[in-house]
Amino acid sequence: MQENDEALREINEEARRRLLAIRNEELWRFIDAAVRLCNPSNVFVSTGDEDARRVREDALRSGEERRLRIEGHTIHFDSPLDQARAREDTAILLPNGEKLPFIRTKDREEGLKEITELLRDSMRGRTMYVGFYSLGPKGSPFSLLAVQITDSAYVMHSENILYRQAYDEAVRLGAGVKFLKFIHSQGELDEMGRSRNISKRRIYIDPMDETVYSVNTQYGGNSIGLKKLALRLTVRRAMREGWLSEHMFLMGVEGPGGRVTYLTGAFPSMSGKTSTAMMGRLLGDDLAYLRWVNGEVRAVNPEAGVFGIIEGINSKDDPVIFDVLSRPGEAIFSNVLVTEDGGVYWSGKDEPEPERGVNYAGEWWRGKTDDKGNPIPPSHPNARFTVPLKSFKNLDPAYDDPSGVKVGGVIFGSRDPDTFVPVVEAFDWRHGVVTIAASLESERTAAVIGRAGEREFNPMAILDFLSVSLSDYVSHYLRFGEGGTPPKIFGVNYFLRRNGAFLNSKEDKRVWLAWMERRIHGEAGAVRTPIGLLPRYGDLRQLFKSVLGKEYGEEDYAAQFSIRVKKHLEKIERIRGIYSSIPGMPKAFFDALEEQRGRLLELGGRDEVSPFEFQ
Ligand code: SPV
Ligand code: MN
Repeated sequence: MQENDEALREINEEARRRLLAIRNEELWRFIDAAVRLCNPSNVFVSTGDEDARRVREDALRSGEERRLRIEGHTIHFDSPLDQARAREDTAILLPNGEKLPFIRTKDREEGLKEITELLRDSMRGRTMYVGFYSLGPKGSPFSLLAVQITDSAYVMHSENILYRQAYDEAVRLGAGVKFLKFIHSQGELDEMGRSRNISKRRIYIDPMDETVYSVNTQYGGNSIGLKKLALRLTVRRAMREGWLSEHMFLMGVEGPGGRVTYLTGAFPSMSGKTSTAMMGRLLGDDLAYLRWVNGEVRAVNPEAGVFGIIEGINSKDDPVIFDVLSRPGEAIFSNVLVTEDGGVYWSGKDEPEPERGVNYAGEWWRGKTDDKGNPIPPSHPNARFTVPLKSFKNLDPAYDDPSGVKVGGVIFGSRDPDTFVPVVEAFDWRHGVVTIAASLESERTAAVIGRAGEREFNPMAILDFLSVSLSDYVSHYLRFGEGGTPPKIFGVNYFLRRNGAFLNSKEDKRVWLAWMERRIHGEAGAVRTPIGLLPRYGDLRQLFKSVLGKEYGEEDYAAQFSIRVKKHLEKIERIRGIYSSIPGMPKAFFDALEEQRGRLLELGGRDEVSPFEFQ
């Protein structure tokens, strides 16, 4: 663009200068169009840390955040109707009304028209913030650059905590960059500063133009473009380029002799993902990019912070997070209770429940009930904290390594009351992808709007964030495993119950992690069963002793690791039914399901078989 071009003409001089330093015309056009459409009174282009401080100040001044007692802590409230991801209001825009099975889509032209009208003049009287970020370590072959436009200082403040600011990278790489693009507006606000037109909340993902639009919402999962909105775009890039963009944590597990083994883990929201990542060396708790590099699979975390669920966090079960949330340092709390002394309280915090306070719904007091007489909890079950990775004592120094870390294993976790064993290793990549990852079912939680507890199909724990046909995605996964010797695949389930009671304690995950770590190095045996390789009782007894100092009885093992044959056969039927309705599924997929069914049938029609029968 020439300096005398029409584009960017309405932008103040300083913002204009900063944008012109990035020699990328597509970017200029995008920002120019956004300015004309949203009509802000001012444009602020953030170039780094100094500007990040101003954004935080703006969030406090505008009332989007308020200071709390502890230095660096702030509180943000979302509307009571805007407390979680809004599936119903989110869609992938596809041309000619194209549809994708199990994914909300919308005709692209129609969607763009609708969202354009919703964004028109939406920033009148407000500042438009423009931020540049690197998804992944700066200067890494894994990383992607993104630009976020928003009229919410809270959203930009969150992104400044959660992602690596990369204005400098954008300037350096200039014309060669294909930015992922995000526009967000809170829309009209009510007297408490919350998005008012929730019925007009829309989150539209346009893969063709790699742009995401979000309006009339503030909840981070709907508004923070670089998190789950970007995931819809990066899943597609990854498929085009032969890598994996996943809804996974990335952690290091310490093994014998000071060895560190890296694992990724895909879990549906609120199913133990963050708490697992905290049990070892932390690199990331939510997203991971995986690539083949010189014959091995390596991974990075595109994020630099944690947007985590706060409910239930206490000093005993989650000492690392609790420590971060109790110390001075940058932290945004959302939708928790603010106490009279400027502290915060959430359900499950190990402190006496306060008498009163203020939460997202206004004044709260102990015993407050809704119009049906049900008690209102002090904090929302999906209340969150936003903190930088750097605050965590267990952060692995490799988290910012541009070459990533070698992945030894990939875990898929489900919230399953009655079928899946606590931990299992797949026979091989294909078996794991088909019978564990693509077959994942889980109980719905408060992370999405809707009724919790129902069993939901959630392949790779990514269904909510998928923007391609499941048949293409699963085929891509199967092919990815052919790039060399792939990582081992494991399945875990922390939620197995009998007569309503959980069969495992929260800390048992430490033992499963230790077992997986040993398996990756060929140092633990396994029992071959129809559903995969189970731990041997003797190995678990030893690990329970050494890791947790606990006795692990044969009855525990028998109850937890029995093969629920009938339940597994029912599950295979459900999964086969689902995938049979999806065009283009590879034959290898159905073969692997059929083989598993055959192995289960060989057990002679029994409902359940003790793991000891296979030893
Ligand atoms: C999840 O729900 O999986 C999250 C938070 O990690 S959100 O950003 O809402 O998706
Ligand atoms: Mn998540």
